[in-house]
Amino acid sequence: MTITRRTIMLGAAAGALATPFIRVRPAMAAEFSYKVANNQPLDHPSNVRLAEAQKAILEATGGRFDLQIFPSNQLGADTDVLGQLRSGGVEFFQLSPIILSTLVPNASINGVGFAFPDYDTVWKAMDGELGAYERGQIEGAGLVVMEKIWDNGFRQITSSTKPITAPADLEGFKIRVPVSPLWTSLFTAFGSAPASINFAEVYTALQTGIVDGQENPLAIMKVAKLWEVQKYCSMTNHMWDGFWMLGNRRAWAALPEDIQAAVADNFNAAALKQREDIAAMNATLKTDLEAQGFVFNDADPKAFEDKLREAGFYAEWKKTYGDEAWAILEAAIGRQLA
Ligand code: X2X
Repeated sequence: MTITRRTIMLGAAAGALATPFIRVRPAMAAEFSYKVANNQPLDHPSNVRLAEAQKAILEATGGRFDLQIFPSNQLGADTDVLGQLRSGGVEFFQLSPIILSTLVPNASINGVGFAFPDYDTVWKAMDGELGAYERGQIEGAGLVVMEKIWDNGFRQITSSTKPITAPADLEGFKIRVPVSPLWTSLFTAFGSAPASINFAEVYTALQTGIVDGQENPLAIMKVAKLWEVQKYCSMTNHMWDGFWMLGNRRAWAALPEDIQAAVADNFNAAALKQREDIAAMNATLKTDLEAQGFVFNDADPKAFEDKLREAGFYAEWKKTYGDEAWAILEAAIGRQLA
């Protein structure tokens, strides 16, 4: 091949694209250089804490393990990166258990509508039996998963057209949902028209009017600047979701035990700090987003839950997950859903 000025420039451009946002180069090339991907913007607490973990792991391993962080779907949309994780193209991936259910069906059980009343119940469940159950399912599917789940948050519904105050407002509503049968089922039960769209395309889908609404925790709406393309925000708290830190099994097995321990300890510690960051943000997010133009309204969760029950949502998902998994969920929340 003849090296021309153009091929050099192309090479340089490709190199620039592939450069992760943070890279502390050890003095010598690291023995292990692993990628971690996620869908969250750079200033989301997940990426702030991952950047700290990267430095801490580099230090703890004496420069042997270098983590490269790829935020904002730089390596592809979530469902594509899940494929890369399985093949080993990406070594670590932070993913919603509900989206992960496209590969591990029962991993989505924490997302059952209106199951969790508050964060205390969430962390007891996810650091307890429900989380252990999900991790068992994930490991059974051939992936590695770290012990502590990261917070995404309680999900709220936004719209460009009208406030969603009662279940009837969701009838015929064109809403983006992440790619997962549970999400599609939940909004179908409300009579909405859900469209499965990866997070990488959400802003554009809202901007171009492919959908009128979406649902996400307030922290995501803030860092992804969704107020620019949405007006009303209804505080439905209709599900809680998090991010499991997943790993490729072969890449994990290739690490010596002391490096595995440094990586796991720092990922788990980062998850706990990230939960605190989101809790702190939650105290002011509503005011912040109001200042950006969002119009908030409250919603009576019981009316929405009743509507789901009437539509057969809970009975259907109890059957899908099976009695064992369902009993773990109901024990975690201390009440019967179906
Ligand atoms: O895709 C979404 O909406 C997000 C960012 O909340 C998840 O990862 C599930």
